[in-house]
Amino acid sequence: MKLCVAFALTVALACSSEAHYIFSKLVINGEVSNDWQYIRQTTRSKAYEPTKFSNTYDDLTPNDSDFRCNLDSFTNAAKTEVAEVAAGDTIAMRLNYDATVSHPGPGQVYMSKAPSGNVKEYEGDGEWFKIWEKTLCNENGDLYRDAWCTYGLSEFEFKIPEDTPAGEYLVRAEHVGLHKAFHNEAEIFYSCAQIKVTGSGTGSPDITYKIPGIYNDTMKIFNGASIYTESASQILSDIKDSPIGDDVWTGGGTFSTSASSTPVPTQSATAKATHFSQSAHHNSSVKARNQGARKLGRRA
Ligand SMILES: [Cu+2]
Repeated sequence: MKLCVAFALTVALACSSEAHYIFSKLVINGEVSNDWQYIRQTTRSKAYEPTKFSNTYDDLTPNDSDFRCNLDSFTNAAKTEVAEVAAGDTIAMRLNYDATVSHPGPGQVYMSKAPSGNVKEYEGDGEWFKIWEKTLCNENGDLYRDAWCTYGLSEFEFKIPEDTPAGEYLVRAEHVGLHKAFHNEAEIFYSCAQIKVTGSGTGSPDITYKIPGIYNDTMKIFNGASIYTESASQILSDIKDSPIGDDVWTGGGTFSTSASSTPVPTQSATAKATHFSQSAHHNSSVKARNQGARKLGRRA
């Protein structure tokens, strides 16, 4: 696999598509599945190419409904198996061809429950919530490489929250390459596994999103952020201004103990609510207030 040659901004053009990647395997209890056994396979001829807002492959952008689980992957939903996972278990989604994440940027995992109970019939047009998030692990590191927690990983390993209600879900792993975000070509790599969660969880995610709608190219992290000219803290601030910066759901209901005991600052809650109305579907003002409260708590 070729590496991108680092010549300042021209690095973007020097990036070989051979360095690209897509999640194709599920790892459960240490056992690695076959490619596309539990993950919906896209019909793209070059499955591993990213989705971008501009200069696209296959005309697919994050504004399209196929940004949920990749181009035409729903046509393979019926033949994709459903993996049984107990709530609280740790599983992983692994890249095809033993690839590793070779672009700089954050990694996320989102879930969405099939309303009918049958994930093979579910297009992902319902509510999504985030259960895993990795941004910068080494702020003094190279923002083009190992400053990022996900750099060099071959899989994203994450826990299905213990409070997750039983049922069938799509699980969407995503990596965002930021090396070309400065000119609206952030590269987004993603696909969806089909799982059946078992257990007696009764939690309710605080923040939910619609896909498409979760991201747009007025968010600087996708369009305008530069890992070549910005500091690590600036990049983190750009991330926080998008859903990638939102807290993950680790369990619980709409009000956790710490959130309800924290005074809610009106201004912060309003700002956050505005952010949601622009970028993503949001369930209720109560949840927006909760988000504002948790943000305050994190700062303290
Ligand atoms: Cu690339």
